[in-house]
Amino acid sequence: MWFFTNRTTRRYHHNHKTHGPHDHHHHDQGRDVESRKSGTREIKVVRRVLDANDIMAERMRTVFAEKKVFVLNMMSSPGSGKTTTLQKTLARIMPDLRCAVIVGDICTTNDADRLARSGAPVIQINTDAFGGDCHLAAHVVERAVADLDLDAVDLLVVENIGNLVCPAEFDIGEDKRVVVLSVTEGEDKPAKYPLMFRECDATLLNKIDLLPYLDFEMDLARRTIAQIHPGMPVFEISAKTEAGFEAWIEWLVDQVKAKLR
Ligand SMILES: Nc1nc2c(ncn2[C@@H]2O[C@H](COP(=O)(O)OP(=O)(O)OP(=O)(O)O)[C@@H](O)[C@H]2O)c(=O)[nH]1
Ligand SMILES: [Mg+2]
Repeated sequence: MWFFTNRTTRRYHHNHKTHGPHDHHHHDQGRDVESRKSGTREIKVVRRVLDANDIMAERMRTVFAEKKVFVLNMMSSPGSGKTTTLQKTLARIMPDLRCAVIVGDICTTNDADRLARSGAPVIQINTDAFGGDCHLAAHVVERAVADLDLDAVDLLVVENIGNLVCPAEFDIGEDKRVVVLSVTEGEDKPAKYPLMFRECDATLLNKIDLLPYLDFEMDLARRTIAQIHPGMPVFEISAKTEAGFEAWIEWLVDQVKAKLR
C-alpha cells in the first residue's frame, strides 16, 4: 500500500481564493473563462486549462491501452457510497480480475485503509496540501499511476473526490465513468446536476435498503436520468446488503473483459 500526501501541483481548476469581487468565473466549451471588469471594459482571460488536462488524459489513455488496463472513474457527492460499493465489488471480482485503486480525498487516508483490506494495491491522493482541489486531474492520476505495476493490473478503479460537479469535467484517461447516487440524496439530483449524468456511462442508485424510510420517487429518478442520458444503464443497488450487485458486477466485468480481449 502506498500513500501520497503533501503533493504539490499546478492548479488547473477554479481558484476560489483569488477571485476578486468583480471577477466572474465559469466553464465554457472546455475552457476556463475568467472575465474581469475594468471600468467599462471587460477583459476576458481564457485559460485553456481543460485543454491541457485533455492532452495529459490522452497520454494516460495510450499508456492504459498499451498495458491493457481498464480504468473506471467512480464519482458521486460525498458519502453516497463509493468506497463501500467498491469494497463489496472488489471482494466479488478479485482475484479473477487483478485490481488496483487510486482514491482521492481532500484529507485523510480513511478510504485507502478500508480499500487496502481487499488486498489490492491502493494509492491515496490528498489534495489538501495544494488547496483542497475538488476533483482529480489527469496529471495527478499520472503521478499516482507511476507507482503502480500496470503489468499486474487488469482493472484500475479511481475513486474520485466526493463532488457531484467538478470531477465530471476532468478526463483522467479512463475507459468508463460511473456515478453513484444514493437514494437519501433525493430524486431531483440528476436534474440539478445533469453534467455528471450526461458524462457517465452507468448510474448506481445506492442505498436502496433505505427506500422504505424515504419518499424517494424511483420512477421519477429513472425518467430524469433517461432524459439526460438516454440508454444509460441504471443499477439499483445496496452496498450494505449487496442487493442488485449481480447486474452491476456483470456489466463491469463485461466492460473490462471487452478491453482485455
Ligand atoms: N444503509 C446504507 N448505508 C450505506 C450504503 N452504502 C454506504 N452506506 C453508508 O454511507 C456512508 C458513506 O459511505 P462511503 O462508502 O464512505 O461513501 P463515499 O461515497 O465513499 O464517501 P466519500 O469518499 O467521503 O465521498 C457510510 O456510513 C456507509 O456505511 C448502503 O447501501 N446502505
Ligand atoms: Mg469514499
